Amino acid sequence: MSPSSSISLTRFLIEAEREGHIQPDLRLLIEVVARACKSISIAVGKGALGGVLGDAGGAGEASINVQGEAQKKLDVLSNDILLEANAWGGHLAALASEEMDHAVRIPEHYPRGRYLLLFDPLDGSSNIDVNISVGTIFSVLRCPDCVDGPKDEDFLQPGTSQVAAGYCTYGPSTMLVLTVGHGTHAFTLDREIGSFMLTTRGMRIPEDTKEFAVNMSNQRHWEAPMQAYVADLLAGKAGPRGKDFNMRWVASMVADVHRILTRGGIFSYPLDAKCAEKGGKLRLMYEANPMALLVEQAGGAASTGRQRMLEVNPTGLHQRVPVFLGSRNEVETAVRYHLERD
Ligand code: AHM
Ligand code: MG
Repeated sequence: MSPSSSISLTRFLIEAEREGHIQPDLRLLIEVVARACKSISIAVGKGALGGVLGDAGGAGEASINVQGEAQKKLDVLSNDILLEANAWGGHLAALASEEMDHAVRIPEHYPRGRYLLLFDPLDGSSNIDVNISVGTIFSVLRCPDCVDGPKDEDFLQPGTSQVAAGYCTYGPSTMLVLTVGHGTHAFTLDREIGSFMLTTRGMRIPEDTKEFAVNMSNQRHWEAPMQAYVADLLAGKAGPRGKDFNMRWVASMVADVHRILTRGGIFSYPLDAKCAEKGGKLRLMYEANPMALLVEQAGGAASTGRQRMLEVNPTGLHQRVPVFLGSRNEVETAVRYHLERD
């Protein structure tokens, strides 16, 4: 065990508060989110025994979310767990989820706090039924004007405004990876005592890498700069990059990003002809921004291919963007391919 393994998430957050890195209500909000993630971890862990696999909706009638995607039972359950856990805590003004059309205000009969919470309740849910890692991604913003009750527009703040971001990965072990703007830290769920314990303080992404993550089946649909970038990766030692690259693709963003935070690499979901109309595949507010903050706080970089991710000015709650993130030098190389060919 690492020397830091006796530090629980609770202790870590209290110490962060004493050091002036977070306010008490943000600390309590993160504790609530972590508690909800523990419940989701239990539901995911039951698998077929819990009767939670498969599609949501009745027989022959798949339930479709605002993204136009078929929902899994666990997508709906995870969304409900996060909503229920956060509604009454008193730290939030409103919540928004990848699975819901609009932001949800905290009900009148509960005290209203000053933060906005965004989440993708179960990312990578196409992997649930085959027992591959999935995860929850979350982002916290301040509510700019809580007098009239928050609206969708109040969430449209650039990623630089996030006061906290994190994900929980439900894999061989359940891990919470968190930033409150002072480094990126990993906690592992000790299932016997039911607490997240600090297992890596200050994750660091190596600046260089020989590993990339992309859905290669979309290759023919990519833009020219992406075609050129990946062709040079595949050319290996004999090509312009002068080294052999390995490829990994879980198709759960949480798992792919977790690998990159642990040992480096570049993750990309570029623009392609199939998703060009929507602006990309992954969602800015629920996926790209929280991951970008975690990656930058670990010394990596995150971009749309043409702009720093955290500086994108959002225009819609469910806006999609192209994503490149991970080892700093590799992300900068991918961005160069785009800028030089525009
Ligand atoms: P989801 O939030 O509906 O699960 O979709 C996002 C997921 C990411 O986790 C992953 O990177 C990507 O979609 C996988 O897409 P593909 O089906 O192209 O492999
Ligand atoms: Mg997702």
